[in-house]
Amino acid sequence: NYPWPALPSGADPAWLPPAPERGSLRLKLAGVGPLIDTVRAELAELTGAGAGQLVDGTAEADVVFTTADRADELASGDLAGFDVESAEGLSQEGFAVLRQAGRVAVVGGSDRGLLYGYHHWRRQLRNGTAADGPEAEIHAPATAIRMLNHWDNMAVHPVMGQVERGYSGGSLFYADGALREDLTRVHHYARLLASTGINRVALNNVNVGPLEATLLTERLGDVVRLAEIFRAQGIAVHLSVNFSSPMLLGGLPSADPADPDVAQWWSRTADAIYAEIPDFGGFLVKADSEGQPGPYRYGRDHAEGANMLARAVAPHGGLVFWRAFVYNHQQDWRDRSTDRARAAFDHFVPLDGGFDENVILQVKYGPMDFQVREPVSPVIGAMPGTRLAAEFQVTQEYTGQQKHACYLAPLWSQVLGFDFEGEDVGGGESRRVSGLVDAVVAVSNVGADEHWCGHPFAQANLFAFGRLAWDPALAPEDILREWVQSTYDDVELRDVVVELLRDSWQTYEDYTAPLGVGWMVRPGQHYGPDVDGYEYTPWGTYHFADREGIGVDRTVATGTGFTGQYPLPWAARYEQLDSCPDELLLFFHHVPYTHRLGSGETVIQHIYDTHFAGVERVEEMVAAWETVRHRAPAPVAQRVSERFAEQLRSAVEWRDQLTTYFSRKSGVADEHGRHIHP
Ligand code: GCW
Repeated sequence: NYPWPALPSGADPAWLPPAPERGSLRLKLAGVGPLIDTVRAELAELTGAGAGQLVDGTAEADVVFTTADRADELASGDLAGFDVESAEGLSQEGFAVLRQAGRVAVVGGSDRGLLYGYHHWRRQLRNGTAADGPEAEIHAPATAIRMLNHWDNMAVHPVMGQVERGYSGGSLFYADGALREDLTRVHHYARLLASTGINRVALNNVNVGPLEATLLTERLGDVVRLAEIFRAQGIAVHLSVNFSSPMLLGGLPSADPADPDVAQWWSRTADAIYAEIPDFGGFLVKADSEGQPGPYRYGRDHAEGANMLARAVAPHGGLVFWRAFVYNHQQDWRDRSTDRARAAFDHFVPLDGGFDENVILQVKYGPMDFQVREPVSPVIGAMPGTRLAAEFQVTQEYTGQQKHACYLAPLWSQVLGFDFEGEDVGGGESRRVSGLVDAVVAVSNVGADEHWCGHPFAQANLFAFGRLAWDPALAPEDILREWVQSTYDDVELRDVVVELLRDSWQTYEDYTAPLGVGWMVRPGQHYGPDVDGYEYTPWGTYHFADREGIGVDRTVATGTGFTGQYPLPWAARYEQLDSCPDELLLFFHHVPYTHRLGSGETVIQHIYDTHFAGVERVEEMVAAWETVRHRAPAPVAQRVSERFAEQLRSAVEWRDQLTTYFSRKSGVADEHGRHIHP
């Protein structure tokens, strides 16, 4: 009697296993609203699994769930004795956890806030801290829009597969060119997302093929079904749309945003969607990017393109997420003046102030493309008159493709905490990335795989993304702890998994591309090393290694001028060799191999040291895992062991290829005399 079908027994429930605790808690729910039914179903599931019983009426309860608008009414009854005043002024999505003599009250700012409060309490129940925390905890999301983008195609794309950059099997939503019949796992997925605070999802790839384009029209029924499932978890759905849809679907001769017929087609199409899905989130658009159509085709700029779509959804309260990932993907490698890193800024900053209120410009966190290390995109600090989203990749396109364990929360946390005024200058919250954006968005890593994410440990990234989007100040290690506590029962297993994953991003960086230079991956698939794979291609992703040195000169003085896109103090810090942070040195500068880093090491020795250390660290990870693998559920244990074997093989390949490449190029020997293949 839940509003969602249960997962088949034995299926991997990720971080929502059925029973957080056996016990005799008396739970009471008071409130009204569509999401209250969801909370009721959650409680029914808990009690059904033996966590206690649901009580009502005048029965005394150990835990009361309610919404702020009822607090007064309940003040002398169920909430008697609680510090109800501290729950006043909660935001809609916020909640309070109140405690009083061993009893708990979870009060939501609205039914949505209560759903988030329920999941917060459930995590505490699981780790044993529900009953004895502070008298009043108040929570509210730092960012209003917390969104996942699916790069799912309906049919299998000949090159990209079904999910572009997907490493978890086929799509959770679609199979064989149609919506799946059985959407049981989508129900559970929506619960998983809601439990971390995600409130929006885009249902199809930003590269929109002709079949997927029809989700807007002929196949809208599929979207309606998915919207219903996500709605029950407080999540609004979006569609990625093809800018040429009026031509593809509407038979118009053009998609020119200045053409009134085009604008009208979009308005009519939006009206039809909202008639079926009143809480539809809006559109997501990749335009004039990597071959996708866009306003440039008609000599219009991106504000004209975005605003035309925004006006179609505005009457319904919809949003347009417009991606800033626009660059020349057909550049000539001989041309050293074109710098892909500059592109988003050059295209979009001049348009600041020109976007409608319901347009959100979605900017990748770095100026290039989801590399293991990049500086923060300067666009985020340069568009005060535009609503912005920071875009991340939970899917591990460039970070080991879910074959490698790589916990990415430390990277995201660094980006969200980046202060455009410089920590020591003290710009404070308002100049931090998290304070400058209206939305935090990421590409999902989920698919049809029985462990959801390919690597069972990649579930930690999905969980952590939602938690950080909710509260960018959370410590990545604390989130990791929350995740293991929610996911695994065995205490020793939890400790070792935290130990393994905590610094795994650093480890991945150590054995892959050094010092912020990026890439060095196999072209196309982006997995495994190929140092020169992209060096003479049109993609604008070069390292410029020669026998003297390596790196991209992006200075104003002698390079592409990219450092000039930052405000002070960053423009000056990145510009000067001695103040440029080591980890980004080769992103900003071309230096000799013998250049000494701030760490005192030479660049070449740093490359050798980190590559040997990275592989050693993976060996330690594998050894530590072997000591606890028997404590994990058998299918998880087997999958993790397989993935670790591949991670180790691949890390060795990275180490060998990079150390050999740079020893051949530089002719400089390893100071420690370790074996490097000639
Ligand atoms: O990282 C690149 C990927 C493309 C992707 C593109 C984008 C969806 O390699 O597969 O296309 O970014 O973000 O649009």
